[in-house]
This record gives sequence, structure tokens and C-alpha cells, in this order.
Amino acid sequence: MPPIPLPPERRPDGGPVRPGHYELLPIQPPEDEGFAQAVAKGLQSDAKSLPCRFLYDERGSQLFDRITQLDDYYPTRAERSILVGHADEVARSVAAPAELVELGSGSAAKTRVLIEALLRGQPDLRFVPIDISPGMLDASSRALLADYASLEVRAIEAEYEAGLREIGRLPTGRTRLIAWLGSSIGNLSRHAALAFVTAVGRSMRDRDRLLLGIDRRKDAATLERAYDDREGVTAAFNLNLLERINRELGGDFDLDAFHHRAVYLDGPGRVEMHLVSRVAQRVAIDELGCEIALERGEAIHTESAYKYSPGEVAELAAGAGLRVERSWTDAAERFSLNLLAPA
Ligand code: AVJ
Repeated sequence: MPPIPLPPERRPDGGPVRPGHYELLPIQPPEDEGFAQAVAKGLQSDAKSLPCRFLYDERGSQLFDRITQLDDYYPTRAERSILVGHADEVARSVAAPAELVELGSGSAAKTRVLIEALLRGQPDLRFVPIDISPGMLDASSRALLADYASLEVRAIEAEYEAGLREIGRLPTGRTRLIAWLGSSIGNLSRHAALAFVTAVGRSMRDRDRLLLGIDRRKDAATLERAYDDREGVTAAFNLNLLERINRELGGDFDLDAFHHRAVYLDGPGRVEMHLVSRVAQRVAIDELGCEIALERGEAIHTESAYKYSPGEVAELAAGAGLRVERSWTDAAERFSLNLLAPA
């Protein structure tokens, strides 16, 4: 096992990284709207909503982890099977020496499939995970280094945009494979998705590639089952947002007075998650010094998950100045993995 430095080297200038070591670059988070402000704004407007990023506190992240293992939630398994089948082709498409940049790396479980494929062709691979959770970065970086002695890890603690700016700023003599997996893009509106992929495209040089995992449009029953599973984990994940308001902002939400709903809107091609009030009620939130009035059946919109047809993936790529070089699906054609190149 290679020596793992403790704590990681913090080198804000992005100097050299040594194999078997990792460094952590902490980037200032951008003007982020706090939880309290977001709740005050989202629950006091006519169409109530809460930003989905607040679903992922510690408990929410644990619940999401369980979601990815559910029978009803097919995307994780489907994407993994595509990666297992095609990681070698992906790896061959990026010239050595390469660096694998992963956006929102999380626990980097699926990434191992890619890392192993890349390492088969080039032992001196560098991995650059970008994530907002330093705990995740730390745990996954250490685990990867323990398993892959020749790997270099340069972790960037940042949101996507800041992380991207950072990799644009850091010099690299390496070909970049930027991986954005798990259909994370689905949380963005189509407009925001295009803007973000355009920004990624601008950071890419000719030989760089973007590997985009995107869930496909499909029948409503399959999609709604995936977001309202039979074990009730997604319901708990959604309701945890109200618990979080209770915990962190002195809220008085009675969780039994709400139910989880997932609905697929075929036109816009998105699943929406809602928390629906079972009764007419008023809920106090102490720290905000306000009371939220809800009608019976009134919904709080908590997350959108956009789905893409193959045509929509091509359109997204073209709009962003990229082209779809390769595209794969799982056996059931539920999910797509797309390799995008500069147009
Ligand atoms: C993490 C955004 C990809 O939309 O499928 C899963 C989140 N929410 N079940 C998705 C989620 C409820 C997930 N993403």
C-alpha cells in the first residue's frame, strides 16, 4: 500500500502531484443562497418549491445512497452495466497521458470501472474529482489510493462551476476525460443544462472528451416507479427535507400531514417530485419567524429530473459546440452513456 499523507497536501497553486498521493484544493464556494433564505423564499411564494440541492444533507445523502441500490431505481444499475461493457472503448478514446475529471464524484463507486479501464492503458493516470463534500472527497481519495498505487489524485472541493473554472485555470499536459455521470444533468432545466455543457465544452481542447450519463425518456409507469419506489425510500428522502427544516430552522412540520408524489410530465420530459399537504394547515418556522399556510392537496415542488431522447442528447451537444462521438445504452435501453467531442 502506498503511503497516504495525512492531512492531504493543500496546494492552492495547483503544483505537481506525486503518484500515490493526493492533494485537496479547497475553492471558495460561490454566492450560495443559504438554506434559511431558500426556505423563506420557496415556501412563501404562490407556487411553493424548494431547491433540490437541499435534499442532500447527511441523512439525505444516506437515503440517496440507498435509492441507488433499489430494484425500482434502475438508473444506477443501468449506467453501471454500460460502463462495465464499454469502459475500455471509452479509455481508448483518450490519449495518454490522461486525467479523469469527475463532476460531482460522490463516493466514486462507478468511477472505479473507468479508472481501471484507463489504468490498463496508462499506469500514470491522474484523477481529479470535483465535489462539494470534503468528507466524500477525502474518503474516496484515500480508498482509491489504497487500491491503485500509481494513481495521482487532485481533489477539488467546489461546486461544478467553480470546479470547472479551476480546471480551466490549472495547466495540464494531459488529455482530459470529463465524466458527468448518474444523470445529474437531469436536475437542471434544459436551458441550464445547455449553458453548463457549453461551459464544459469551452474548457475542452480538441482531444478532450466529455462522458455524459443521461437517463432516457420512457413510459411514465417505469419512471414514476423509479421515483416512488415500493420500499418508500424515495418518499423518506423527500420528506427528510421537511425534517431538515424542523431540525435546522425550528420548523413545526408534521410529516404525517404530507405525502410524497412523483409525476412524469411527458411533454417537457421530466419527473417532478412533490410533497403534498394532506390537509389545510399552518406550519410555523421559528427561526424564520413566519407561518406557512397550505391548502389541502397543495404541493411543494422539491426536485425535477429531466429525461433525454437520443435526439435531445444530439441537440444538447450541438448547441454546446460538441458532437456525439459515441453513444451506448444498457440492454433494456433505459439509460444512455454518451461520449462528446469538440465539434
Ligand atoms: C441524483 C439527480 C440523478 O434525479 O435520478 C433520485 C436524484 N431523486 N431519486 C435523479 C433522485 C429521487 C437523482 N439524481
